[in-house]
Amino acid sequence: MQDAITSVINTSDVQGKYLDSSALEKLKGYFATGELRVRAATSISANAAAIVKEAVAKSLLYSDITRPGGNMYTTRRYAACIRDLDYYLRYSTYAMLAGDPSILDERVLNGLKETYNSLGVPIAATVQSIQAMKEVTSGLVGADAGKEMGVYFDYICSGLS
Ligand SMILES: CCC1=C(C)/C(=C/C2=NC(=C\c3[nH]c(/C=C4\NC(=O)[C@H](C)[C@H]4CC)c(C)c3CCC(=O)O)/C(CCC(=O)O)=C2C)NC1=O
Repeated sequence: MQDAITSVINTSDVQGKYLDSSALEKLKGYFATGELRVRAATSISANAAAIVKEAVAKSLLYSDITRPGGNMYTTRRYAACIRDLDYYLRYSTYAMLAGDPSILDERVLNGLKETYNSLGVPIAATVQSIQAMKEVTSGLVGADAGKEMGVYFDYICSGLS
């Protein structure tokens, strides 16, 4: 896993140079938003279950997906879906804190699309529910932190598509 700091330092190290002005600007931006990131992570973790629940209500409940024959039908599959959404929320929060998406590649997206396809988990509906989670999260943490979280929710969606 990388974060905004190691990513900038690694790039400079490969070139055998001190940080140039664009690298320093990146770091400044990251440090300037540090408190925003920590505050957002605190409020997301205190409200994680409610965020997932509201996102499900907005995007999946009472659709064909929760009826007999749908992929969320039966409590076992319903619970697996809720659990997956909680993974996406938690790992997006880690990535937002780190200011870097690499943890999503390593721990979440690796093999996920293949797993979903082999189990018949619908990807379009999953993407919709992640987008709903993005809206709900933004409503909770505010536009600036919401935009930052949105980067990582979108990253998961493109990794699945
Ligand atoms: C931390 C990284 C990580 C991820 C991301 C992860 C995902 C993941 N989701 C799975 C299943 C599943 N995922 C879903 C999800 C859904 N079905 C829908 O219709 C909805 C659209 C959607 C929820 C948004 C469902 C229903 C299953 C169970 C499918 C089945 O067994 O038939 C499985 C198969 C094994 C299992 O059932 O536990 C994995 C590996 N596991 C991990 O360790």
